[in-house]
Amino acid sequence: MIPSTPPTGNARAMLRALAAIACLPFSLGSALVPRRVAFGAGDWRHKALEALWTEGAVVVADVGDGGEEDFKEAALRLPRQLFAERPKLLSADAPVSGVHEELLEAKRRGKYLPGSGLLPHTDGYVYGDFLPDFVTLLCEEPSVEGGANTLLDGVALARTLDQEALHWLETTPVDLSEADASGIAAGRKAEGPVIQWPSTSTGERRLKWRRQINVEEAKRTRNWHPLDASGSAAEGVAGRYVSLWKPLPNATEAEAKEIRRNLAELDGRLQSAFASAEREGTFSLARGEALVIDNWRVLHSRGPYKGTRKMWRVWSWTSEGSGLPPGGAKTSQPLSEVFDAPRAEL
Ligand SMILES: O=C(O)CCC(=O)C(=O)O
Repeated sequence: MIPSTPPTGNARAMLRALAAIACLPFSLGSALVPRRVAFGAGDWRHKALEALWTEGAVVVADVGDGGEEDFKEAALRLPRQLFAERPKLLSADAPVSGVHEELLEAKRRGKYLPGSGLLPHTDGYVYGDFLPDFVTLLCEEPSVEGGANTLLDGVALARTLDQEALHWLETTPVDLSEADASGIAAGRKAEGPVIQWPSTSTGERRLKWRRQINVEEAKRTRNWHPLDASGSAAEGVAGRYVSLWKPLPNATEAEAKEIRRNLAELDGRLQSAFASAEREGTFSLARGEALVIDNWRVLHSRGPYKGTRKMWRVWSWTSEGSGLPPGGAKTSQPLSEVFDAPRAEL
């Protein structure tokens, strides 16, 4: 699905227009605009899973069309309906979380301003190595302006790396925990290479990587500023290190220096991929549309927005991941009190 030679100019516009008409995924470089599948129509589940597995994300349309409670329930039901066989849902009791509700608590903690955007990230790093392998985000109310999503495909991004860089990222263990005040919450410890390829239940290799955001740095971007906020333009993050990957404490000074340099280079690549994707590969969810993402493979982001925006989130752990986290799937949001303590207990 990823064009081997990135098209340019008019060809890009034409490709995007054709993709929209045919409801096909659209990808340029590592940016991915997922295909849409109508909930309940024909073999919708098969089509949605195929898209999810081969492309890394899918939008399921026509999910839930009632009052507030119906959307919350519909979000909870969707992973159960989608992951019925393979992948098989392991976390049927994972709760649903209102993204719009969490923002108030995040604001109170100085970690977020409702209406601001989010840089590309994976979800669930509070679980350490047991981050959920899929994320569902159901839109109940889109914002009047802004709030578009952008997806960056890790597989496509890995293909753009030279062999040496890829090998380094696949073999050098680093600290992957979100354990300090610069993240959104304190999570469980995790370490290993940034790019991993664990086996699924049938022995296929599947990309597993994660990107947590340094919130203090993210606040510098225009993303932090809601569209209706007055005030000066925000300082950009370009060239600054925004991820939370870091050297392990036992690295020598020389090793730590090399690790920081290589991680900064990857972070820079992500920033440029995101900048191109924001120009050419964003999409917006309508009421009743659910974005389902392979959270091991694809980073997701959201542009700043104006007014009310209601989204429901469910994290899912499936038979094709690393099993349920120790203690179970207790939360589908990063700010849960479950993870409030530094290096949260299991
Ligand atoms: O609001 C959105 O569209 C995305 C939210 C998000 O990125 C998240 O909850 O992790």
